[in-house]
Amino acid sequence: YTKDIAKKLLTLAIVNQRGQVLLGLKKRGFGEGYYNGFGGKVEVGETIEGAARRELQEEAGIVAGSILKQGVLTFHFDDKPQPWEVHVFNILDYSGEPCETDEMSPQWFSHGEIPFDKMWKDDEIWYPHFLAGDLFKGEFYFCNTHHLDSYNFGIVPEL
Ligand code: 6OG
Repeated sequence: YTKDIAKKLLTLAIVNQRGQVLLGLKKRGFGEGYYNGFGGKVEVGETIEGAARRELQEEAGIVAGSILKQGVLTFHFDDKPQPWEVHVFNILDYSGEPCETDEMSPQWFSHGEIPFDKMWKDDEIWYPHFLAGDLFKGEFYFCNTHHLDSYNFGIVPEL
């Protein structure tokens, strides 16, 4: 047999407008009970940016306009065989109105009031750079799913 050691590709879209970010309280699945951007797995035959747009529409009910990739985060879990490579997008404009979906309940937060105590532990490390407009890369090592053991993180000139 062959063991699939490829990375799993995912997206994360954060609308960032007028000093506020749009986050969703995740209602089910991985990360349930946490606030996060909108995103999910990249499907076969889809571009990463295409997946980011699709997931934003499915989970928040809005259609992205111009978007900018700002980060690539790789998550290693001691209890999962493959690392997860999450591509982080800044949604610069969108159309429609955010609405609650089966997966997410959307809510706006000003930059100073982002609820890091109800988010994945990596977020407080990279959000300041995301909000500053930096491009960044990181590797995060989790154990028991939710405990952040160690990480490497830095801003980069290009992704
Ligand atoms: P679905 O299972 O809903 O995709 N995600 C993470 N986001 C942050 N901020 N930190 C993490 O640390 C994460 N692990 C996964 C990627 C899962 C969604 O959750 C994001 C996807 O947007 C471990 O299809």
